Amino acid sequence: MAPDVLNVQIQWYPGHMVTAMRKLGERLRIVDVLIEVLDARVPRSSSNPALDRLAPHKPRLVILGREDLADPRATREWLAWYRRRGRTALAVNGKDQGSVKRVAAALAALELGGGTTRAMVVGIPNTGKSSLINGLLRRIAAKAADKAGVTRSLQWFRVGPNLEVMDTPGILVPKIATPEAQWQLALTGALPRERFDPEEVIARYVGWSRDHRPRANVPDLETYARARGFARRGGEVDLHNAAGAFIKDFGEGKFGRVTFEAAEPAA
Ligand SMILES: Nc1nc2c(ncn2[C@@H]2O[C@H](COP(=O)(O)OP(=O)(O)OP(=O)(O)O)[C@@H](O)[C@H]2O)c(=O)[nH]1
Ligand SMILES: [Mg+2]
Repeated sequence: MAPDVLNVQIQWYPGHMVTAMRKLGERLRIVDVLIEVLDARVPRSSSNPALDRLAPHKPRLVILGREDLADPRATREWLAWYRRRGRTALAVNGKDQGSVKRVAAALAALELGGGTTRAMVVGIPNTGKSSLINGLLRRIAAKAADKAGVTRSLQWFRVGPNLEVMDTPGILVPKIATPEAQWQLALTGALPRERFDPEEVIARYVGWSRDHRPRANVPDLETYARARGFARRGGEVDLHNAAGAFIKDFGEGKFGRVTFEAAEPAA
């Protein structure tokens, strides 16, 4: 059984996030709408309540990003959950042009008034904010990579005559509330690899899978390591390198589509 608490707390709130949050607050005034990019696998822990405090009345389009990696049924339930709260939400695969196109359409449907719409793309690190902007632009303009903390500054991009979007750095909450949210955010890529112990995060994920998705047959790290040729001479396995490969495989959906957090059912 996995322990109830992680051996080491997983937190990441470096100075650049403090600065980015301040700048984001300063620019909000000139922004018409927020595009909040969440991770569809962890919609709750990938949201940042600071946004509600900073911009409670700003129109908002919620994007459940990486929908290609999430459980489709859970995603439908999350979309309904947002709809019940009067919020426009859309599940998007940022790597798919057809999927990204729907974002522009959803923005137009918000009817924010005439003239140029200024949209600010916000979210925790590595959810696909810059990729989404590149998809809207249909070219690579914003730097994007499979690593948390790539975007470091606020930058405007003109998408068309009537739309400008601002890319912003990923910002986490100062303190990730629960051990579950900590390992799930680490596993889904919101924290840089050096900020957590991958073996511990994998152990938590394997335990969770046994309890919640037994048929997915997610191997434990040792089994995975042996099957994938991480055995060293003398029968020892190289768990350290295996853990890196395991997390990469998870990020590519090799263990199946999964959503860790369920939307509360309709009352
Ligand atoms: N599978 C999948 N991968 C995605 C999706 N959207 C983006 N990615 C990948 O996720 C990685 C991170 O994308 P970015 O666009 O750099 O994320 P970001 O939110 O701008 O990250 P920061 O600037 O670090 O906050 C890249 O490798 C993208 O190719 C998606 O919908 N599905
Ligand atoms: Mg970025």
